[in-house]
Amino acid sequence: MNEKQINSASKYLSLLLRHQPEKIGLQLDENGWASVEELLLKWDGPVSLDYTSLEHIVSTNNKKRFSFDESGQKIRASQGHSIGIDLQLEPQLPPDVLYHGTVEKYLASIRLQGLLKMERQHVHLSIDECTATAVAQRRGKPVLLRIRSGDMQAAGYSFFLSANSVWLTEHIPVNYIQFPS
Ligand code: HQG
Repeated sequence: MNEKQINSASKYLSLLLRHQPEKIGLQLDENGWASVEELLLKWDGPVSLDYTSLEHIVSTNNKKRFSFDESGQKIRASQGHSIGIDLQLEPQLPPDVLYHGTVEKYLASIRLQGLLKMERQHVHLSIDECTATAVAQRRGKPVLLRIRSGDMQAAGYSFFLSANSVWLTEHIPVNYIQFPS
C-alpha cells in the first residue's frame, strides 16, 4: 500500500470504528472492540485489506488512532467516537492547563455554553498548543483556548486520557476557559 492508500484506508477505518460500523454490518462490543476477522471479512473499503496491512496502518498511524487488544484479535479506535461505547478509562489527574483548538465562528456559542462534546462522546483536549492548533486548522483559522484543567479536576470534574494521549472530559464550563484577548 502506498501513502495515499494507507491514508484512505485509515479514514474509512475511523468511520467504521468510531461512527458507522453498521455500514458494513460490523458488530462493536460495549467497549468499542470489533473482531479483526469480521472486519477483514466484511471490509469493503477503498483498498483491499489483509491482517498485515491492517497491522501496518495501526502501527504507523500518525495519531495512533487504533489499537489491538492483547490477543491481536480485536481492534478499536482509541478515541473520537460518536456512537455510545465505554472506553473503560479511569479518571486521571490532568496537567494544570490543557488546550482546545477551535475557530472564530464557534466562539459566541462557546462563550455561552462552554465547550460541549457535540457529536462525539467527549470534549477533546490536547496537552500542547501545537496539537490543538492542528486540530482547529481542519476548520479554518485556529483560535486557541486555554483550559484550567487542574482547577476543574480539583472542583470534582473527571478527566480521562485515551490510549493515544488525547485528554477527554464531558463538558468544559465557560469559567474554566481562557479566551485569547
Ligand atoms: C466546537 C480529531 C459551538 C469545537 C482531532 C469543535 C481531535 C462548539 C467542534 C478530535 C461548542 C466539534 C476532535 C459550543 C465545542 N458551541 N461549537 N458550545 N463546543 N464546539 O471534531 O475537538 O484526526 O467533534 O470547538 O485531532 O475539533 O479525527 O471535535 O470545533 O482529537 O483522529 O465543535 O478529532 O481527531 O468538533 O476534534 P469535533 P474537535 P482525528
